[in-house]
Amino acid sequence: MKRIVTGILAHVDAGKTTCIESMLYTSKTIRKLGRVDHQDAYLDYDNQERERGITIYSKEAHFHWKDSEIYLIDTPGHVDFSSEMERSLQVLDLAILLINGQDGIQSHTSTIWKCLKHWYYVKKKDS
Ligand SMILES: Nc1nc2c(ncn2[C@@H]2O[C@H](COP(=O)(O)OP(=O)(O)O)[C@@H](O)[C@H]2O)c(=O)[nH]1
Ligand SMILES: [Mg+2]
Repeated sequence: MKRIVTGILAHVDAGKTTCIESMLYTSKTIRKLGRVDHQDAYLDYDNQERERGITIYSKEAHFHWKDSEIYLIDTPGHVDFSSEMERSLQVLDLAILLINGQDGIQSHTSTIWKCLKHWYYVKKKDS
């Protein structure tokens, strides 16, 4: 079985936590489809996160899909918690840079893209 560690990155409120909630629900890992704005999203379980409606800490969930075991890392999109997002890049096999169709590419999207390029070259050099 393949194991893939996947990070989801984007600016704040792009829909990362919601997207992961859908993946967990679709893969039957969770029975109820929670919502960030209803304060019952699976990964935004911290009290501060539920109060503020944003992800503060990177968190991991995993599910099986076909012949793969997918480890998903949800990351904070708020610039104040960028260090938490950058820390998670070290362990990724794959990154999804989510772009919200309504907001388009934001300056933080470009910052994340630069961080991803940096980690790609670091990993390539080390392997
Ligand atoms: N209308 C609409 N709202 C969404 C969608 N995805 C997320 N939201 C809402 O946008 C807000 C931010 O979503 P969230 O998943 O917390 O974004 P994150 O900061 O990238 O994790 C929440 O109130 C969600 O309910 C979507 O596809 N459509
Ligand atoms: Mg979030």
